[in-house]
Amino acid sequence: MIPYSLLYPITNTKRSAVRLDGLWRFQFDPESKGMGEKWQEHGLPDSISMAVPGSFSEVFTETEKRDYCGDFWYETEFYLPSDHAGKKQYIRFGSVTNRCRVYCNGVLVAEHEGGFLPVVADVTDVAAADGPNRLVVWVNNELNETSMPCGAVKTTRTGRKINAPYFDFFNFGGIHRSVWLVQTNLEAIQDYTVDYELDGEDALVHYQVVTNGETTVSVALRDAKGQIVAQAEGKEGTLKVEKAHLWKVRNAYLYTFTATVGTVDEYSAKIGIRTVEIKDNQFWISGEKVYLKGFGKHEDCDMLGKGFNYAVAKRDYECLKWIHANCFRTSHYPYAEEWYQMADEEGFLIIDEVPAVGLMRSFTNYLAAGTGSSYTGFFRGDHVEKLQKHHLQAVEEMILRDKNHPSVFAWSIFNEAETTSPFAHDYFAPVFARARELDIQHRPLTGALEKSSGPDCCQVYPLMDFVCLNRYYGWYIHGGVMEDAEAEFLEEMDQWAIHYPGHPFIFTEYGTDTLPEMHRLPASMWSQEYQDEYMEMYAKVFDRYPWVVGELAWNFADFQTGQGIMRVGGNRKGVFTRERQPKQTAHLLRKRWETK
Ligand code: CKU
Repeated sequence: MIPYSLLYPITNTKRSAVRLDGLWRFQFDPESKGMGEKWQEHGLPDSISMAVPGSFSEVFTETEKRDYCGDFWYETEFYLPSDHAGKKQYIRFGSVTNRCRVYCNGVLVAEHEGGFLPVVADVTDVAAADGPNRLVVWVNNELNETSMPCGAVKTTRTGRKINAPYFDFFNFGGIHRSVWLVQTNLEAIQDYTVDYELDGEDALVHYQVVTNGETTVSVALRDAKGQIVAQAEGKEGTLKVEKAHLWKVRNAYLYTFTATVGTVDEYSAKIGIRTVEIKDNQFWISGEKVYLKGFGKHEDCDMLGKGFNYAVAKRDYECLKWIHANCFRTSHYPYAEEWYQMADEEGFLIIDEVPAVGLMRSFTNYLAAGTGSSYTGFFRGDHVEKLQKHHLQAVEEMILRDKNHPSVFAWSIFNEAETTSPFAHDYFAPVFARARELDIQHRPLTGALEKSSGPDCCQVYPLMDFVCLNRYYGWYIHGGVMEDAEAEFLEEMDQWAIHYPGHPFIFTEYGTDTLPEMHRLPASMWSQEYQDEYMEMYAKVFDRYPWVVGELAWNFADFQTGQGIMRVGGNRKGVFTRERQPKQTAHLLRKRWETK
């Protein structure tokens, strides 16, 4: 299991958390000589400054720097708080993409594979009381077939390495989320878990608190006004909440859960009492039937790349509310934790996805997958064992990090993997099993299936509690010929009804690249009018099948991808532009979703 606490950093009288964000020193290392020259000890010899959090690619004006692939380094320094003696100190990165090693005063303190989940380094024994302490981070952004997500590295004729992702978003690298200096007492809370049971009007909140000591734990639950509504003693137990306010979709109610360990530690977090059920082919949240409306999103913005920014997130939630959405999928990786905190507050549902994307050998996977023409034997070969190890690790870290968010109601174990061979089933069965075992709330599991993963040949959907479909009839298939698109779409839907009855289905991708400046009468591909016609056709199909219980359009906003003849300044399937302004179809969806 994961050897460190993934608790989100907070400050109170027992623990402190200070953000180390700002301008750090930065240097590319194309020849990978930094380690040999001991940059980790002596610092970066020829650095420039770089924004943290942020993606380096989005700020440079030179091709080689934007597309840089290989090793790169960050450096900063920090001081311990004045009351540091006899306490523990950690450096916590929300994420470093795609892998890193962290050095404090020259000593390796953490190593992490994967670019979308936290990296925590215990620096207690290496950070000096009088400072400054040198923090150096080696980062590498090379993709391969054992990394999550998957891809390859190519070399140009001049010997320059470039990433060749098997997925359709720019492989932004860097320190993308806040970096914190966390201080706790030696004995401290490491983790907590909550689970809910409704008992008439009352609720039972079952809890577990993990500490690294023996001191008695007491817990309290406060309502939104700050009044204590339940209390208990012990590392495990149940809090009974009378006349509980339930967390409901777009009508959130949050309690504050506080665990106290004698005089040594205290940790508070917002929780929402809610249940998740699949019953009669439908989703029920806190006993109410919910139809999912929203998007697949990306962490992506002009200038920031994948760097988290509160104002961007705030704007996105305002747009989501305006359009009457209630849900999004964290396609194709777990997002910064602040996204989930905001969803908890606003009552949005999240399908939390691990970075298992590109599990199919193709540089234009969207084409291969969109048309259903792919089979590459991906789940056979020497890479599979290591890939699965990274996959399991990502599932464990994601569930540990996100399990207590009321907004997270389902886990997505992959996006568009090559699921048609028996090898895929053997690969995925243990990953699904591990996720089931880890989540004490037993949230439903899913994966997003592309066109090749049809009802007659996909080997993996029997592992899922509900099925997510990514479909592009009218774009990659029968683009511009809407009646054929619709006919073939209906044929597939009728097959699903036969093959997997009794399970809810949702659409996690459907959309058309659309240029905001392009209008065409009659509608033609890439125009605003075509996006409208396509959305109308999909709505008609969804409404025919009562077991289709959600529509998450692709994508919330235009986003950056690699270059290619199919991508005009990135993927333009956004319902909003990359600047978060509505395209015409946003108004159409808004009207539909207001009453849906
Ligand atoms: C999207 C079936 C196509 C795969 N899907 C994955 C997603 O990441 C892409 O951006 C297609 C697209 O717009 O092509």
